[in-house]
Amino acid sequence: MLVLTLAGCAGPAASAQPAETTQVAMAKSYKFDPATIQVPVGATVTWTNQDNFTHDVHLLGGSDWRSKPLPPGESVSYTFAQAGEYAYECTFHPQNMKGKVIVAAP
Ligand SMILES: [Cu+2]
Repeated sequence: MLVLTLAGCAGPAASAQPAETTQVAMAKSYKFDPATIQVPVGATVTWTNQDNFTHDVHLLGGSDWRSKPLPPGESVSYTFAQAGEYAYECTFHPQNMKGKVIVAAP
């Protein structure tokens, strides 16, 4: 599915603006979409694998949480209880698949 949340097709620079959503797709091919999101403290973020390959979510630093490998069609959720910036990547494709969750204080 295409998501038309931004005006026009701004290209890669569009990822600089965090999207206010709790839903992240592992989109075709090998990417998190949107790559950078912003959520309030306590929000549960869900990643859904819409790609044809197995991916996961590995939070870097701090918690070091890592999801199980997600085959195509599966999803996983994580609740962010503390404010901060959480960079993450896919364990299998860290060169291509990076993302960030910005958890905003109330
Ligand atoms: Cu991957």
